[in-house]
Amino acid sequence: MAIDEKKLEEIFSQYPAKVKRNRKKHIVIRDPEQARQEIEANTRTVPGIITNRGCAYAGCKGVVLGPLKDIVHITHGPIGCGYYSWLTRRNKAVSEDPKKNFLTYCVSTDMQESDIVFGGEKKLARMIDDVVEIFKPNAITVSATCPVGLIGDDLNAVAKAAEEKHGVPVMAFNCEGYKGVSQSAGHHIANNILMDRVIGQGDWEESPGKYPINMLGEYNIGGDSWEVERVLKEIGYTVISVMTGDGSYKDLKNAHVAELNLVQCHRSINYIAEMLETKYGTPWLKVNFIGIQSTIDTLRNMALYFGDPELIRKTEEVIARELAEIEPVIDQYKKICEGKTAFCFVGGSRGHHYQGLFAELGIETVLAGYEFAHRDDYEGREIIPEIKLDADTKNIPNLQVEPDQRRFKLKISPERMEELKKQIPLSYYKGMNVEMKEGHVIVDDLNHYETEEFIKLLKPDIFASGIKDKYIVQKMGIPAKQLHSYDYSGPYAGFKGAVKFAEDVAMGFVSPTWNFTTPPWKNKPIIEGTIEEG
Ligand code: CFM
Ligand code: HCA
Repeated sequence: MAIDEKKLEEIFSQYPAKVKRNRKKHIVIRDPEQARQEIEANTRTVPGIITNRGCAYAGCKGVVLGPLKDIVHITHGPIGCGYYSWLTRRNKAVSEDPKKNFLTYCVSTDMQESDIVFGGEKKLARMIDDVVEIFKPNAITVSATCPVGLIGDDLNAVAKAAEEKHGVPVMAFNCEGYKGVSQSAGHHIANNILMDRVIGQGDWEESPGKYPINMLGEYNIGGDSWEVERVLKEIGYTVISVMTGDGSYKDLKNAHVAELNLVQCHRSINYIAEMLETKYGTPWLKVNFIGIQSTIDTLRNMALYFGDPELIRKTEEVIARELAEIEPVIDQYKKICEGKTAFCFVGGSRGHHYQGLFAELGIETVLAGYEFAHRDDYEGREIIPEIKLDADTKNIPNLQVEPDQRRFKLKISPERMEELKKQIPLSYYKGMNVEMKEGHVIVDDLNHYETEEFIKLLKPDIFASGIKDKYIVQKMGIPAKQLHSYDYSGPYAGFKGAVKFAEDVAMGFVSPTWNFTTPPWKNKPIIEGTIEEG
């Protein structure tokens, strides 16, 4: 069944008038005739609604900083925040030096009532002393949780004093959970400080190898970045740093020598991408390593940017070889998946990235959305300049970067760059909306009530989302696929990742489990009414 305005009205009719007015602006039925379909995003969730969103601390410490392996990440606050962000995000890492991988530790000041009353600064300072003594990390981050901001502990002062005392970089992040409206504000806070304190601090004047790139917004969930790096290295690229999956303070310091910044997750890291362009002149390329065709397009765009005929030849050689390996395997899964439909609702970029991969398996995404993306993630960049002025950007100004301080000069001339920008989408992102087909639904900050209602209406064959709604959906008799943690599978990126994804999705469809549950539309009468006697 297709969705129309009347059906949407039925869903909205359960809401109080004010909530209805609010939610209406967050839901769009795709109409390709309209050049621009506005959607409200990055605004406060209505209190009382069960959202899938997280907080600024989750976005800062959990998402952007968390994967940096040679840094000890301290959570300043009561133990809950540290505990619930302890290895729940599935970013994998290995370290050449096993003594410099601290990801498995949960380090928190474990604030108690007395710390809330009398202040927690001294406790934090003592904790930093202990961390330096025990772990000797390359750097330390301190992330604030809600109560810290409320009682006014001065994180920056404690961090500065500790840095002077120990000679180890100690970075303070005022990412109290309540800042902003979701994880998104936390991404921005983390981006600014990484740019200010880490990126460009290294002493490299140039790249140690050919075609140097940074991979931004790739967090190595289920080993994704390893699979992508395997292919990139084979083609001949030098991966200077990954931000931040399997990343490190050590690598990020020299990220300025890359000549192209790939942006996988635009939402969480567009700020660093822009600041790198301002400060070093390095453009960013929106890439997508999820899906076979997207991976091919990405590799071709990259080769075109560097323009070396040998690189272009090698790119085609690797693509052909990888395709020959995966095509026969993926075809058997396609047969199982063909003709099915999906919902695809994830945080800030996967809701979009997985649609192409689903389509390659013959699965159509009939509803998609983001938990916390901004309007540019839906509507595209550069189309609407004013959308940059969203809630986060207004409150957390981008760091002032001075282009004239450039130590590093790009090998590509400004004239050539202008020419390249006409050929490949450099420093540009087209957004989710353009990829959705007519009549399909785009929902921002989908909540649990709407999840159930849309499922009843559209009866998708698979529901791709996260842990918070997975079990409700499965109890409705529909296979659910977590696109945050991959249900502890993966990698799903690149060529081989696409096969793994196809295998897992096909397995979901053929599982006999679904015979033991009854979807709500099967045990409810289709026509309701009373039969009059006589
Ligand atoms: Fe970017 Fe991410 Fe995502 Fe994100 Fe996240 Fe994540 Fe996600 Mo979970 S950085 S926006 S804040 S792609 S943790 S690796 S899966 S919600 S869609
Ligand atoms: C976060 C992390 C999360 C949560 C996943 C989920 C992740 O937002 O704090 O809700 O299933 O990917 O681990 O997005």
